[in-house]
Amino acid sequence: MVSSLIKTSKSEEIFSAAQKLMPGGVSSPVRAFKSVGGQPVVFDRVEGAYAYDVDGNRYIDYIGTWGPAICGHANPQVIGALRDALGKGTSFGAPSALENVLAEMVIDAVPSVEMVRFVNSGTEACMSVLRLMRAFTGREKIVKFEGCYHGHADMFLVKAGSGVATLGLPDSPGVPKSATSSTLTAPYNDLEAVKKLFAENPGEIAGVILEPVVGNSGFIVPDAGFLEGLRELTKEDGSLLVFDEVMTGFRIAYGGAQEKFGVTPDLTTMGKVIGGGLPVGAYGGRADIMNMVAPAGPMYQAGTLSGNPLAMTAGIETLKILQQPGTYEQLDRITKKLSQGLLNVAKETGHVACGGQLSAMFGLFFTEGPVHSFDDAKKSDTEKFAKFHRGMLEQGIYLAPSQYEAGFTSLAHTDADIDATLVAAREVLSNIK
Ligand code: KE4
Repeated sequence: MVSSLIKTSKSEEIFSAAQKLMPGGVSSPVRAFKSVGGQPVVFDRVEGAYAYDVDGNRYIDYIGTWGPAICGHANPQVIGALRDALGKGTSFGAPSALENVLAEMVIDAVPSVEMVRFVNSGTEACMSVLRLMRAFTGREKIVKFEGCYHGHADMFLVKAGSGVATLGLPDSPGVPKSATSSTLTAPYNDLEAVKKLFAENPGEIAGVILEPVVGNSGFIVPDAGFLEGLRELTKEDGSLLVFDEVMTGFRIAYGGAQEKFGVTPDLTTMGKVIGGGLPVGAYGGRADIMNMVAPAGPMYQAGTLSGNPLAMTAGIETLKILQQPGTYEQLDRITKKLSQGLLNVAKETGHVACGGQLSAMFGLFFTEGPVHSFDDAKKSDTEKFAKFHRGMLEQGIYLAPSQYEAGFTSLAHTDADIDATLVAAREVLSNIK
């Protein structure tokens, strides 16, 4: 039995069949609920702030398909535009005006982006940008941060976050030493550690890549001066600064974390929101660097479905909605109410917790905190998190199934949803010792 409070027999039936067909029964590891225990519920449909499982249970959804559903699931404007686009076919494999439209919107929005290349996922964006960093500088080494996740390409699976952290796979089998020997790591928010890496590898580091606000070790914000310090360090060394904004892009602000913090990297990766729920990733930045990408330049990267007309359509409509005045004030207000409320409830029910939010992204750790790095995050009581997650699920609240993930709100979440979530949290936390 998966849970006592809600009927989940259909989910159990479908998920047990899935496990015979697909590794772990899922198309992506974190969905298997491994680190929180119990079985996942199987979705039937999503709409607005809600997800509905195959047993008819409704959940207030704080994952939002891991970020893309910032305008609410199945947004009528996005769905309507997709319906129109469908009549023109599902894929061209040729230039389309839609790519120009979304490219212009991204270039206009994101301070670092003068040119952009569309791909099909955040992983593809990050692996491509790594190749570009190396092609442009002629250097091989890169710096990433412990607990940051940049997709599952070999060279990034070194002390990565998200599902890798959740599953305790800091260095996944199958990743050859040769693929990671040039990947240097430092603790997040530790500028001295990065300075040391630069001193030990003078003129050899192609660049530094990071999540400007971390969502894959749980939610961690940059300390004051951290991003600015990395900007200075990379400039001095002639290496590149890359913000992985796959998660933060168009979520922390319309121009991403780089707009919010006023630090402009050389290159940026994007995904999730810019596809509005359809498969889109992108990398972009200074034109002099991007013009190295084939066929303009020698650095090869390609993709059958890149710039897909349906995906472009969903992305365009999503950004049109986000451009509306007051969008980010609303997202910040509703998420602040949720985050502050959760912290208050945790305190009032006798639990040690910390966390916070920035715009439509939030996190909650069951530890004293503050959490500045992945090592700090790992001090959290993951057992308690698992009980909290399961309890909230039974109360109809769908949270990320790992302490090492962030939470996401949308324009569809209402005050009533937040109030209901806080009532549920109080009920659950009152019953956890
Ligand atoms: P995708 O390949 O999953 O589209 O993007 C990889 C990626 C790159 N960079 C950042 C900062 C990311 O957060 C991600 C993917 N995020 C995870 C959630 N932590 C996706 C969920 C999953 O792996 O199923």
